[in-house]
Amino acid sequence: MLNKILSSFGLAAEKYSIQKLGTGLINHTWKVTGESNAYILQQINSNVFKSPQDISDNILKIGNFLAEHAPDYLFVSPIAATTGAYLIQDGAGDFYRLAPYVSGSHTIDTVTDRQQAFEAARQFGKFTQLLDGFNAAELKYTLPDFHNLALRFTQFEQAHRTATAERLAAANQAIEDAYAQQHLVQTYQSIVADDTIPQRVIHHDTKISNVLFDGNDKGLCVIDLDTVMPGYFISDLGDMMRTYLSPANEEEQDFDKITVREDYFQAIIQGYFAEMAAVLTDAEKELLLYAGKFMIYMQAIRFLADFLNGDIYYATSYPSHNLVRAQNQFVLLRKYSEAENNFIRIIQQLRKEKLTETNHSSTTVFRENRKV
Ligand code: GN1
Ligand code: MG
Repeated sequence: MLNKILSSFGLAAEKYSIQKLGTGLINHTWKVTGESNAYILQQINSNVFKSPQDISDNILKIGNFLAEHAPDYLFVSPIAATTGAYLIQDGAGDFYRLAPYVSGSHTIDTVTDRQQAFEAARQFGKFTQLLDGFNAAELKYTLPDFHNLALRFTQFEQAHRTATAERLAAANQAIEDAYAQQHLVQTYQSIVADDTIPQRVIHHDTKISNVLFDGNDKGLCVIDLDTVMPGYFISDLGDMMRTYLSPANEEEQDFDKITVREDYFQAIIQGYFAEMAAVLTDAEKELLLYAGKFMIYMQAIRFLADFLNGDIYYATSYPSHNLVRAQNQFVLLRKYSEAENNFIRIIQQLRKEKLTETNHSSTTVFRENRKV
């Protein structure tokens, strides 16, 4: 099956070995290794991405901009098939694309020290910073309303209305938790209404495995650009908090293992601000604390809605999987909130050191904030 796809890209399948990579819930990824070179092959879930062509268009536009304005940036461009297209469809209608494997790079699956958190945050910050002069409105919404918290809440309410009695009973406490934190949706709506908070080029999937590291564990670049589209910076900053702060991830069933590492919070902000300090508006800088709550809460209600809907979106491997993920995220949200006063102290300290104001290292000259 994959052999046919490889040959569409001009690769003789018998000369390569194919190894499945990663743990993504939506797309599938393989490393394709040959004698002298290697590739990353990805299958795009077309149930989720209704218009995969938009992904290619976005990546090409961004690649062109970076080639012109930040030629030293390691941008992993997709490889064209023999037809010239960047996406190949198989008989089942799924789409595939190929990219070079960056030799000497590696990815990690879990954040085990604060330096990794710093490096990753810096790379996601750098990506948005380098694209600050690119008009985000030129990008397609590859997943419309992906991080629209108001809509996610409406979808949760809808799922709540239509769930089976059995699922409602099982999810009783989680449903209560979701309503108890509804104020986070109102904050989101006030952000949307505030025109000092711009839409930028945002990655929207900042898990650590989407960062390439070099042999010295320095960040090289970000990968997996399917969800790059206009958005708010709280999506990226918040998702890093969601996925880097706790040593146990959303799959953890023993909730005692979920903890919030406050020094990692500091590392994420330092890394992100090393690139974004001069770009973010004052209004955006007021949202650092909210960012984490926004993303943790959104993920909690997305998992919960999927459980109530009968597990139609996220891949699951046991019956209450999505419910456990939702409960896990509500525990993380509670622990994040409990750490809030310490987070505020960390932010104040960074402000004192002027770390949130000056831009130490960025090379870009594009500082303009564009609205879309
Ligand atoms: C999905 O498939 P993966 O792991 O890259 C989801 C993200 C969630 C994540 C939770 C397109 O990402 O939004 O944060 O699961 N992506 C999509 O694990 O829905
Ligand atoms: Mg992804």
